Amino acid sequence: MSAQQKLAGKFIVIEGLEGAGKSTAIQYIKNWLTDKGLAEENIELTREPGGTVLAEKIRDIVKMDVLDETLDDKAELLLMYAARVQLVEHKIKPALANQKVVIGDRHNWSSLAYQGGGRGIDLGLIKDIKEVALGNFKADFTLFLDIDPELGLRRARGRGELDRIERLNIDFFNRSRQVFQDLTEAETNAVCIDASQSFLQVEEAIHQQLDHWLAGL
Ligand code: Z5A
Repeated sequence: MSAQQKLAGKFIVIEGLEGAGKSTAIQYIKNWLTDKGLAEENIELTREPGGTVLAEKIRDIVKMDVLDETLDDKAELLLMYAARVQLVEHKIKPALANQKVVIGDRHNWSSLAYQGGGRGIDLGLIKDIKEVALGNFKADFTLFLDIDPELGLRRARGRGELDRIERLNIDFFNRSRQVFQDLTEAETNAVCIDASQSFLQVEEAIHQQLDHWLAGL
């Protein structure tokens, strides 16, 4: 079977804290896919929260600062899943059914890490909500870009103002990071990449891991 045939209909997800280099890594994955012979039109990029008209509106709410009302943690969690259902049902599943490869900038693990680890919502409850919202839908391969939150936030800060979530204290991000690490360890189709390395080293590590995954398909 050719690489293109093996990759058709696969959902690859990149996860990690802010400033880990997810947007940068998406380009490395895209380049790897085109090197394997995939045409541009057969590669779909998504981001979470967001990626459809309605999900982008939810993203605006989630990122918004409101002076006289705080967004309840559980409301935040449910908004993440509302956006995710819109994206999965209206964009990701149709693309996969059309044999495209979808690269996701964040997916379900971000809710476990941020709303679970960070906010302290019970992970079992989040897994139940995921089950109701998405059933057994999941990524075929997850690349977790691991970075010390201090370094990630320094990089993110270099790009400009921090948003509502980015301004939370460092303990929040350390707890989120721990959940990402635990999830990666427990999942067969997931790898951890040291995102504190240089651009070139991260790119090489991603290509190596993708080659390894492809060889096993
Ligand atoms: N969130 C949630 O709470 N629950 C959920 O379920 C979901 C999300 C899905 C989305 O924000 C927010 O929603 C996020 C989690 C929450 N909140 N926070 N905080 P977003 O999409 O706007 O932000 P992000 O996903 O964290 O992306 P980001 O900040 O843009 O980070 P990134 O994409 O990982 O990084 P980057 O843009 O590729 O790189 C950042 C900078 O570092 C940039 O200047 C790069 O040139 C530089 N960089 C990248 N790699 C390197 C290396 N290797 N060396 C040096 N510099 C580098």
